[in-house]
Formats: sequence, C-alpha cells, structure tokens
Amino acid sequence: MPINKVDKIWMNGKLVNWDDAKIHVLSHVIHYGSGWFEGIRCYETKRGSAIFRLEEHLRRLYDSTKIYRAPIPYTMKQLEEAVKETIRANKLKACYIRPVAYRGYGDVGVNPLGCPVDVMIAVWEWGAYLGKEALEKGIEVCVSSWQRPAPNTIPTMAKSGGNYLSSQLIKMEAIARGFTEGIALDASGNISEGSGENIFLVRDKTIYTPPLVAALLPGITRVSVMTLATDAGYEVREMNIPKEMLYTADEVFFTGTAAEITPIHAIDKIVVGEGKPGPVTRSLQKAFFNVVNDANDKYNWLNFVYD
Ligand code: PPE
Repeated sequence: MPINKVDKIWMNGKLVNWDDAKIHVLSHVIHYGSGWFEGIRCYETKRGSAIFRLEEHLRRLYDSTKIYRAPIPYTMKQLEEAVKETIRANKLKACYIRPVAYRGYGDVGVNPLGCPVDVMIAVWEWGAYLGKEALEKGIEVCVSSWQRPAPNTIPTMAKSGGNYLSSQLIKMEAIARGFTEGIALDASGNISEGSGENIFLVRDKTIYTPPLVAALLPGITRVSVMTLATDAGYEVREMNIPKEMLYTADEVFFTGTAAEITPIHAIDKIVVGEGKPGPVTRSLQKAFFNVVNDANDKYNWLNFVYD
C-alpha cells in the first residue's frame, strides 16, 4: 500500500521531519534483521481520538526486545507519551502507529551488543488492510506452502522484523496464486496464522484458535476477541487445529490490528460455511467496533490522545 506521508517522525526522543528520518546503511538492523516493531491503531471514536490497547502493545515491544537482550533506553511511560506526541504533532484523528526498536550504527559483525538500541515512531493514515470490501464481504485465502518456524528456532512470540521474511513469502505466494492472503501451518502441520493476522474458526457456535506454541504472534486483537467472545457467552477453545478443520468450519476469520476482524469466505477454493460472513463473526465485529468506534469501553482498552 502506498505510504500517506505526514510531517514528523519521532526518532530517539526528537520529532524530526519525515524526509530527514534516516539511518546509516551500516546499522545492524539492515544486515541482520535486528529490529522489533509494533502495529497499533488510533481510532476516531465518538469520544475523540483513542489508541487501542497502547499499554499492551508497548508491553509486547518490551517483551520482544527482552528476548533479544536489546534493552530499550526509554521507559514505557516515555514511549506512551512519545506515541501520543507524534500523533498530536501530525494533527491526525485516526491513524496507524508503527514504533520500531532496532540495533543501530555501532560495531560490525553478528554480535549486536555493541550497537545502540534506537527507537522510532511513525504514524500514518491506513484504511482497511485487506481491501475495502474485506470487512463486509470477507476474503478468499489459501493454505501456504510455507510453514512457520519450528520451536526453538526463531521465536514467534517476538514481533521481530526478521520474522516477516516468512510472512513475505506467505503473502507473495498467496497473491501469485490469486488469493488475498495465506494461512501458514506450524512445523507439525497444524494451523498457525496468516502472514499478518491470527486466525479463528467457528464450528457449532464454539470458537477455536491455535495456541501460542503453534508458532504464532500473541496478537492483541486475538486476546481482545477471546475476551469479547467469552463475555458474549461463547466457548473459546485454544487448541492445536488440524488443517482440515479449516475446510469443515462454519465460519473462519482473521484478527489483527491492521486486519481488525476480517471474515474468510473460501479457503483453497473450498467454500467456508455459507460462503459469506457468518453470525458469530458478525457479532464479534459488532462488539469490537462498539469499543473502537462508539467508545463503549468497559474494558478500559482506549487511551485518549487529545485530553
Ligand atoms: N500475526 C502476525 C504475523 C502479525 O503480523 C500480526 C499483526 C498479528 C498476528 C496480529 O497481531 P495484533 O495486531 O497484535 O492483533 N500484524 C501487524 C502488521 C501488518 C503489516 O502488514 O505490517 C498489524 O496488524 O498491525
């Protein structure tokens, strides 16, 4: 998707002009993938601009960097304020927020410990991730020929830039085959996740989603949907899911910050359920947008930007 340029980007404590937000080509992250990022949305709610689960996203960023022994030289409170400051500086109402912590310019060689941990925060306007009609009508996807990393290889609980080499292969293959997105299996052949989304399926009103050991990112939207579903009275089961359960499900949907709750109406050309977004998916979409659009925030998930 083309970038919607705005004025300022936050880099190591300062707001710099968009065109000046540059790093050196010998920065460690460029060579060895040593970067960790977040994707967060700020919604224009009925009560003003609000960031969805900012603290949880930042916590995941600190978790990602902790796994890689890359301490962020800012406190969580400082980054929380920096995110809001960046939105305000660009006068945005609704936007996507992309903080990245990365190993910068210092030593050369694999050992990252001599390179600083730099932090940047960019914001831009980003609409529906999987196309305009995706949320309404659903999308067609395939099961990827690429699998997610085996346990104890590359940690999938960290949201590392390097993990997205796997995502890029999944996404490009899906597009080349005429699908919007691909679903990856884990190293054992059970369902893992999409290139940039977690996955859920529904069968007889029970909701299923793979566990963290299935090589997936612990999605903030995933856990939010699990809460919304449980509160709505659905049984939510986190368990290993064989690939064929995708084909026999009544409903399947993706969750993610960018994708929000996107219905899936066909997988590998096999129609899911009735071939259109089902009632459980619809009710969860409604519950989700009731929080982020209407600001009915009983869970305290919203963090207001301009108050
Ligand atoms: N799995 C992966 C691999 C993933 O990248 C995301 C988010 C999720 C699951 C869902 O996580 P969460 O956003 O916390 O619910 N993908 C982000 C990046 C997408 C991109 O193209 O860049 C996102 O949705 O912001």
